[in-house]
Amino acid sequence: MKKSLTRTTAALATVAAATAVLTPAEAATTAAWDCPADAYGCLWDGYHGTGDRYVVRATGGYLLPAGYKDKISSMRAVRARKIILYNWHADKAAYVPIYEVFGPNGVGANVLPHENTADRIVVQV
Ligand SMILES: [Ca+2]
Repeated sequence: MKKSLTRTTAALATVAAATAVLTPAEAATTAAWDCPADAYGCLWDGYHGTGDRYVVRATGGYLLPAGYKDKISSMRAVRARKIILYNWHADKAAYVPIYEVFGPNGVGANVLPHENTADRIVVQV
C-alpha cells in the first residue's frame, strides 16, 4: 500500500513538473494584444486582443477569410494608419462600417457593440 502511494505521488510530481515547463510558453503565445511589428494590424475572435488571431498583411478592402467572418471581437492597428471593419446589411445591400482603429502602433479596442458581425476590412496606410 505504501509503495503504491509513493508511485502515485511520483507520477503526480512528474505531471506537475511538465505543466510548470509548458505554462510560460503558452502564456507567451497568447499575450493580450500581441501583434507582429511588421503587420498592418491584428484582429481577434476574443475580447482584449485574445483568442484566435488574424494578422492583417494586406492593404485596401477585402473580405475576411471564412474562419474569421462574423467572429471578430477586438482589433488593433500596428503599421496601418487606419483599419475599418464592415458588416453586410442585406436590407441596404451594402457593407456598413461598424468600427475603426487608428495607428501606427495604436492601442487595441473591443469591437463593441458590433462583435461577431464583421465581414469585410479596409486597411489604409
Ligand atoms: Ca456579418
